[in-house]
Amino acid sequence: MRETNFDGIVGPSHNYSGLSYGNVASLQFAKDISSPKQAALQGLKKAKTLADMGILQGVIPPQVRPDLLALRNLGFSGTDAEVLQQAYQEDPTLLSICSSSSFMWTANAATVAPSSDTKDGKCHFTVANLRSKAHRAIEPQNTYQSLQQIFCHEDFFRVHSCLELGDAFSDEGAANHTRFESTKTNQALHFFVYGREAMNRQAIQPERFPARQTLEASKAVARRNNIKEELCFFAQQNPAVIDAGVFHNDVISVGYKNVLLYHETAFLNTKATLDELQQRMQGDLIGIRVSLDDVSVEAAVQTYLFNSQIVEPEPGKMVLIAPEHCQQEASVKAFIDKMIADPNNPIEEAHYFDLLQSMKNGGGPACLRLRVALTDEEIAAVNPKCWINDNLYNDLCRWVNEYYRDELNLEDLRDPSFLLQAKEAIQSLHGILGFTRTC
Ligand code: SUG
Repeated sequence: MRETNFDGIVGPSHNYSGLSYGNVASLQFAKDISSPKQAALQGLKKAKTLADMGILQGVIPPQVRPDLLALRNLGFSGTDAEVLQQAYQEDPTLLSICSSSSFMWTANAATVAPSSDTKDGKCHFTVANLRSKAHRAIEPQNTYQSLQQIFCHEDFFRVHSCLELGDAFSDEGAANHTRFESTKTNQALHFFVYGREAMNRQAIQPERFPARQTLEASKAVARRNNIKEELCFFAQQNPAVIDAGVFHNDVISVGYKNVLLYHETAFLNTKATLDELQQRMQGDLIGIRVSLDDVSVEAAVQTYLFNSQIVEPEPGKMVLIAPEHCQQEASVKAFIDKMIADPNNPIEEAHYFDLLQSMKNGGGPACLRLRVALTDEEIAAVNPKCWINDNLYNDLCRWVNEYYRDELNLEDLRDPSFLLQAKEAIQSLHGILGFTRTC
């Protein structure tokens, strides 16, 4: 098994619309002018740097926005130009909702179960329904199609559509799921972190901001992905940190193999959760605890320390892929330096990335990637045109420079020529990635 990353390519409509209540950055930077070109190039640079470090790195293409189907579903009619104009005039927020580039955060695209952990020995994907936010609820169908184009070999992969049945099954994908792996036995543990129990009125919930992942959804995803029951563990996120702006678990903890970097406030009962994790990992878990004295929850949310990626370019040597914001905040930088100097954990280096365009919407390095652990045979069965190498990287940068705007205002989104350009861009990218209608 080798862990690969599939990064979402930022879309031409990348903008700041303040659509994610409970996501502090999304509200803080609402209505700022965005740069789709910079955003896409920043994301690609991260992906290419990881590929150069020896990490297998794929990409998932953007979706066409504005989403005319969604606007028509909201009752706007006529030609595409008329639909855009009506939406802009009647309720510009609806145009924003249907124009978000939020599919770029592929940690929310799906939850993945590698073939070693499933009952049928196939690698399963369940697309996330993202139903707690309107602008994200329009993503699943396209995500399903993209995953089918990338993981198209039926002998190895099963892509499932998203959960239905409403709010009780609200699912945000891999952002609330971590697959640990024991270094001694190679056995996996699927750690699902949920924000609320939809069907238990007595259960504790956040009071201020919505909990976007339900226990019921996490359990359904585990079943749908056919994961062996004994490999699953469900724990509740701390409602108080959701109320402090931690809208996904990957904003307050990150795991890789037998390592978990976590804030002491991350879970409803952090000590009991860690004890059980340790026991299920047969004593092999290396927990790196960040205390409130080290880093406040506010600093964690501002810098996205826990939205770093942990990668392993050489066996046993782990590297933290962190946002530049972490370098700029003294307490966070001091903690990272202390962690790197500590020989009791395998994280030996930190690399910092400028992801400002994504960060201003509350998306850090880990939000931008979907992790897929694959065997060599499965790697060979993935659509080969999706893997980043020098050629694909150069093609993608050229493509971004050709189609993306340096600056985007919300007003630009009502321009029918913007939509035409976006459609042309995505079509051209599908050509580069070898996407076909039928796989
Ligand atoms: O769903 N932001 C995204 C950020 C997702 C981050 N993903 C992970 N933590 N894995 C969200 O809140 C903001 C869009 C706007 O306001 O225009 C947004 O959707």
